[in-house]
Amino acid sequence: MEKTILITGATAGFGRACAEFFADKGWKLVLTGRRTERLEELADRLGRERTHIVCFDVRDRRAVEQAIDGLPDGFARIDVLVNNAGLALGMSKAHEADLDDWETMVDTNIKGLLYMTRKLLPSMVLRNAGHIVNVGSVAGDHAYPGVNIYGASKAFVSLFSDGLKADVLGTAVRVTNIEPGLAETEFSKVRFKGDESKADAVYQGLQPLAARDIAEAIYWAVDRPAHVNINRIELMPICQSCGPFLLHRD
Ligand code: NDP
Ligand code: 8X3
Repeated sequence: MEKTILITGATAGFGRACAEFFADKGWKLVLTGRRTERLEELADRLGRERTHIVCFDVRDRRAVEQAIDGLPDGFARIDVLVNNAGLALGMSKAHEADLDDWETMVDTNIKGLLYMTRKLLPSMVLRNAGHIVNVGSVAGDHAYPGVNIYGASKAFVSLFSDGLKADVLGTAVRVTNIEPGLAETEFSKVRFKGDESKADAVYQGLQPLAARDIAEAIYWAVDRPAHVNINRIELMPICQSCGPFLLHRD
């Protein structure tokens, strides 16, 4: 039987690459995001018969519930949920950061992921099948200046993934946290609020991960035999490393 993957944040970056990768492997797709035109373009390109698109904001709990309740026959049984929609906003130090930015990150990276998971997990447990793939980050394990709430939101994703795994123990449901490092997508453009030159500078003079690298990691985790649960995958470009402890001297 054909399998179906639901990907949040499929309009760009990792989510879009994941949609393309799984489509190539013959999967059916439920693709979500806020930008309708991009979802329409993807559905045209990947094949309308295999793709269902739903436009909603993951921060809107009601919209999440309606979107899942409204999945048409043929797309309603979700085998894999990729909780990918997310963002960083700014790199200001905690004492200078914009509280609205913090709320947006919490609402998207944490609450949006919770709404999606809580809506889809019960049917997976009932069917004794399914896979939740969360997109965390190296920033959830390794702090750097200005990462504050973004890193904390991804630390939440990491521990929540472990907690989910513990809760579904005894069922065939699998849980994976993918923790990428620096990857070139629209991430920095969003982080720097549309400032293209700041965003481009992040990737200058080095080779970051590509969105496809993350899609491949996700596919690998999903494609393991049913008895194998990949708990986490942390991947970085070769040019990145965890920094030393910071020291301040007078
Ligand atoms: P992009 O900005 O390229 O893509 C982000 C996606 O998330 C878009 O499709 C966007 O769709 C969607 N999204 C954002 N906010 C919402 C929302 N409120 N409701 C619905 N969809 C939303 O970034 P990436 O592909 O890089 O990021 C994907 C995930 O990977 C994020 O969780 C990010 O934190 C994480 N990550 C990124 C890394 C990187 O270096 N790029 C490294 C580690 C983790 P739309 O705007 O159409 O709604
Ligand atoms: C973002 C990864 O390395 O840019 O999630 O902080 S990094």
